[in-house]
Amino acid sequence: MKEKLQTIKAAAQNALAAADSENIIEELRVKYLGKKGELTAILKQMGSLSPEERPAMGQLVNEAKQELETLIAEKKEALKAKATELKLRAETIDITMPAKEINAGGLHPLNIVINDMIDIFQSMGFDVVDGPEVETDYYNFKCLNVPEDHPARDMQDTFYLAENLLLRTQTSAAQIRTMETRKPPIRVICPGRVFRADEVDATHSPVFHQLEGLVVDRGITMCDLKGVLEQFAREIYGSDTKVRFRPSFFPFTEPSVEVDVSCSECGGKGCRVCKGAGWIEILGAGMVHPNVLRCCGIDPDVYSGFAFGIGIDRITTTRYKISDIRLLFENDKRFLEQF
Ligand code: 2U9
Repeated sequence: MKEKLQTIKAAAQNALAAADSENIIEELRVKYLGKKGELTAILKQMGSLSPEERPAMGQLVNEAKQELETLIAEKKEALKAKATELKLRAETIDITMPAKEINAGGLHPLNIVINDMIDIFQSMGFDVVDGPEVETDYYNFKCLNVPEDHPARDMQDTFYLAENLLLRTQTSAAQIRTMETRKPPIRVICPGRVFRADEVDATHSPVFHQLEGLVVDRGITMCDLKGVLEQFAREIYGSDTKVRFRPSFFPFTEPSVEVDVSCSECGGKGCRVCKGAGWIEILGAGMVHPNVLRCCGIDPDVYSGFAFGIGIDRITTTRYKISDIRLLFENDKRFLEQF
């Protein structure tokens, strides 16, 4: 029995020395120390020994049992420590590795220009208003005094969604709504996206951007219009910019003007940018037509106003020397990263 005990102990010690996982150690514990284990079996055989032999043998078995228990506990600890060490080594950060690239976004060039324009007009006391891009025929044309047979109303020029529903061709409708809800004095600008059924080329796009403005109060005259627009032109193009007003026609304003600024590229001498003219047209404007005021419930005998419309895409392409308007809408990162 003594030899048998020695053999079992040696086998268990060898097996434990070779064990490399907690599962194997647990299997070994059950195999030797479990209820049906080999060492337990020896203990059960103690009954067959003489009373004299029993205490010495009992002590030997108990010692063997304790030794194996200690060995198992140590082995488990060692495996745990090894696993922790491997984990720590795998999680080591190599600070000499290149860092992950952080891609910070930036403002689209159109938004840079829109924000600059908003700043200029806000400093002159204008509020920013917004309106829907899908409009009714009433707000987009009728209330703006655009006659039934005007070419702008044609399907060739405007995107219709239904008979009386269309994609707005100018942001004026938002200002009509402002006049319906606010009482004069009114000083608002409305920057936004507008749509016209244009063929796409380097200078035309069916989607483009406008900033329109409207001032309505008692005693507003063409002088107010000129002062505000000259100030705007100087702030956006530089203080030595010259401004020229030419007579024009729009159904919603009377009288109407088109406004040119001296070419910032050649200072007015004439160059490729201004096509030799020395001037660049930047906006249209005029005194709000009495029919438009009347349509919004404002008495044209008491109040007068001026309005203007500025093409944002054109200002953006000339400021950043962008040769093709399509670049503004393609969202090519290589283009956008330049601003
Ligand atoms: C109301 C009344 C009148 C807005 C105006 C223009 C003249 C104009 C063009 C500029 C370049 C359109 O994008 S563009 O092609 N706009 O010339 N816009 S007056 O007149 C209004 C607006 C609102 C209630």
